[in-house]
Amino acid sequence: MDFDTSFPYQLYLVISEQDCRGINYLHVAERAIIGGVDIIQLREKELTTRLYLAKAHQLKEITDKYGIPLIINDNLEVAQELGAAGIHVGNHDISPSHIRKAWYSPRPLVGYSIENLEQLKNEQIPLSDYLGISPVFNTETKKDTITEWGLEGIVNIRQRTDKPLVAIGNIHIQNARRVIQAGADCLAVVSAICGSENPEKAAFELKNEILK
Ligand code: TZP
Ligand code: MG
Repeated sequence: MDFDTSFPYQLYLVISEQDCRGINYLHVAERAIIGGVDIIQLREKELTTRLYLAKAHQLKEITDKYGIPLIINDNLEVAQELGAAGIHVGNHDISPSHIRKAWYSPRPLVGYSIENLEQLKNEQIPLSDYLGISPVFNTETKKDTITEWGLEGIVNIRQRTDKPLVAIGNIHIQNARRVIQAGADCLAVVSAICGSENPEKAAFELKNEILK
C-alpha cells in the first residue's frame, strides 16, 4: 500500500503493549482507528527484533484492514521486513539519511523528532517527511526530556520550517485545540487514548478538537 508522503494525517496514535495497561493493544488500536486515528506508530523499546516484528505483523493486519499507515519506532530491520509505511527516529537513533540510503522502495515515510532548535538546520530535515515536536509538555510516558517545547516552542518551530509538524507529549482533550492553534498539523498521543477506558471515544473527541 502506498501512503501519502505529504502527510495529511491529523491524529497519530503511538502505541506499545505496556502503555495499554492490560487491555489488548490490538483492540485499543482498532477502536482508536474507528474513533478517528489516522496513523499509528508501534513503539516497543524492550523487545528483541523477532518479537517486535511478530507484534508489528499483528498490528499491521489491523492498519491494513482500515487502510492507514503503520510506522515503526527506531528499528529499521523491523520496519523493512514488515513492509511498514515508514519509520520514526529521534535525534540519537539511526538518521533519516541512513534510512533513505538503506530503504528507498517503496518510499517510506520518515519521521524525525526535534529535541533542540539546532536540529532544524541539519541535513536530516529535508530528508524527513514530518517532524516530531518532542515533547510539547513533560510526560510520565517518556522521561528523558531535553526541551519541553510548550506552545511557544511550536510557534517558534512553525516559523522556521514548512515541514508537517507532529506534536507529542502530554497532549489531551483540554490542550489539544491550543496545540493545533500554535501551529501543529497533527497530534500524537499515547496515554490520552491507550490510558482511556474508551479508546474509540477518546480518539473521536480528540479528532473533533482538531477539526473544530
Ligand atoms: N515522544 C515524546 S513524548 C512521548 C514520546 C513517545 C510520549 C507521549 O506520551 P503521552 O502519554 O501522550 O504523553
Ligand atoms: Mg527513538
